[in-house]
Amino acid sequence: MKIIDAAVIVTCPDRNFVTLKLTTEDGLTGLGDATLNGREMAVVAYLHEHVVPTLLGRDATRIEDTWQYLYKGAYWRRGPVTMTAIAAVDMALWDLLGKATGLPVHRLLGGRCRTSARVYAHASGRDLPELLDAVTAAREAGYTAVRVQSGIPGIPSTYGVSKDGTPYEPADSAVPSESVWSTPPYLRHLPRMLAAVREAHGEELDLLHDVHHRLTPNEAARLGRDVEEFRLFWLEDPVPSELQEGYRHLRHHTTTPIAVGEVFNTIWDCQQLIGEQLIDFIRTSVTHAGGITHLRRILFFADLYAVRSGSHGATDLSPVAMAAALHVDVSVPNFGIQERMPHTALTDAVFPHAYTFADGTMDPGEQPGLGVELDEELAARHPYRPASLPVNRLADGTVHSW
Ligand code: KDG
Ligand code: MG
Repeated sequence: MKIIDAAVIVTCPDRNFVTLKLTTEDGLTGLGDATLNGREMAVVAYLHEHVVPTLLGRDATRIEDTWQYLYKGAYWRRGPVTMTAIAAVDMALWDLLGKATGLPVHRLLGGRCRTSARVYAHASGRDLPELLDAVTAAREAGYTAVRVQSGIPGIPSTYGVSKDGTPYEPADSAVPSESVWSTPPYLRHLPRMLAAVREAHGEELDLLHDVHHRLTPNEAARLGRDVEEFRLFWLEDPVPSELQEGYRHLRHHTTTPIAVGEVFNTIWDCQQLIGEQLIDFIRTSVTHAGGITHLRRILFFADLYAVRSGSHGATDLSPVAMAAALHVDVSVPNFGIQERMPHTALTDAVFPHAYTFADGTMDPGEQPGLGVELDEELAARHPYRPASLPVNRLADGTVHSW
């Protein structure tokens, strides 16, 4: 099953996506997501210049060898651009193998360990009443787990809060926009916010919250303690992920469960956090951590340490990634939960897919391969538009983690 063509398709059906499409000599096609939010064209260049020429003529069934070739063979290892490019190839190869064998990818991965994958919704509001309404809407839509984010009194704009009722999309301008951050009002606000959600929605709903890398280890330790009574499902990215030792301090001071990993690209980035049991959930995504092959390696390692999965599933991962994540979710032993931010109707039209949502869970379906197609004609009508993630500053101008 030789690869005879590798096309990189960039489209913007409401937001940018990069897709790798591999074609074999038998006319089969496989898709992989290569979207790196705000850095799309860097991955396109890496694929065009350094990956595509090595794929032509290669046996598409040699998935592990291709992964090793692109990773170890490259000398310059790791990093989001490289690992996203490798991920796209890997996803496309699994898709091809599924189509060639007539099997959905989850069956190639050992088959289902569960009937479907539980997902969590995003609920946000500029203030508490708006947030409480958003949580109600999520529950009415069937979700049993909700990520809650709200505006913070005293801070003009807050991460994770949509501006005008439209779905939240942080990549909002070609040159990065700037937002202002202040930690003390946030630390005062968060326990009040969670108290209000518990008061309105009771004890059973699973609540998650994303700190988005903004605290020092000691601030995070205090916050973890302050919110223990609200029994979070997880507190996400409390500390910048480079500072892995910081998580040891946090761990010693709170039993609030911790989720980390959406910015990690390899197993080596999370080896210490998992091996020392400093986190409860690993959030590496199929697109930014080297594809299905490498995500599974991370999750099997995590299983040894009772760390469960919580795959990143923001809208900047394409439907191809969502499908790939779901095939992994239903087939690994240590699945925790899957993030779901629904794509727009236009994105779904460009990427018709077999996966479905019902009763707070998603299912990858039983179509051969990943179960996602790409409508190239429609994609071509929505060309790339540069869009960057914001940059954060403190009130005095100091740059702060966004
Ligand atoms: O591109 C950045 C987004 O994917 C990120 O801000 C979303 O933190 C995020 C999440 O938890 O979905
Ligand atoms: Mg996050």
